[in-house]
Amino acid sequence: MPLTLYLHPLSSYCHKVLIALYENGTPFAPHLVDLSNAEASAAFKQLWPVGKFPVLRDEAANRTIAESTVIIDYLGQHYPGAAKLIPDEPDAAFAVRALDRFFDLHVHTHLQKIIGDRLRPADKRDAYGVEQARAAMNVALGLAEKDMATRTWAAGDDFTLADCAAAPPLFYVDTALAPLAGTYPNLLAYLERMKQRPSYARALDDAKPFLHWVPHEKST
Ligand SMILES: N[C@@H](CCC(=O)N[C@@H](CS)C(=O)NCC(=O)O)C(=O)O
Repeated sequence: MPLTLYLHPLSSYCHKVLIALYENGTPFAPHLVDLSNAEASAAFKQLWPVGKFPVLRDEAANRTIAESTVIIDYLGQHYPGAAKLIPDEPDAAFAVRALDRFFDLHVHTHLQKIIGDRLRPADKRDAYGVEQARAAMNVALGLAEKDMATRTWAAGDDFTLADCAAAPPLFYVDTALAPLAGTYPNLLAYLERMKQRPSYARALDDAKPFLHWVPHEKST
């Protein structure tokens, strides 16, 4: 099997790539990276010194590909399947890529800041940064909530890269930050549709044994 995905089953950016792989039934070997293990972490950083997963290793092409969006793009070009996650039509592709950036930069990044802060030692926390992240994330969630009022999937009628990007941060917002119910009913309905989608259901199933590690509000 030429493809190995370096991942952690709890990682929302890994979920993004797992959705793409599972949508197409693309064969790959998962390689779990335990960053708390010094040896495993050092070995992973030999492959990708930045030390963030997911990372895809394509032995057949002797290539190492980092960054979730880039990996999904690479899979679409080199290991295409029935599910075309980036449309051929340029305007449709533009809209999908714009949403992918939107969810990564304006939801996912802030979510990481907020949850990451809970993992810091008490005297190293950044309350002001977290407050800013929360405010910025809520603006983005408000925009997404409006869009989702008329859509089945993140970009419209078709399941795309935008869904790979949208669902994982929304899941953690809902389960670890603040329930979407009440404030964001359209996003909640969308997340429920995503949870029914076999590709994402499988990624969440992989994560289940680790979900209790996610720090919740009350544990801060
Ligand atoms: N922009 C990157 C973000 C990847 C990322 O932040 N991964 C997190 C897990 S969700 C990670 O590796 N965290 C470990 C660390 O920062 O030490 C992508 O799209 O793949």
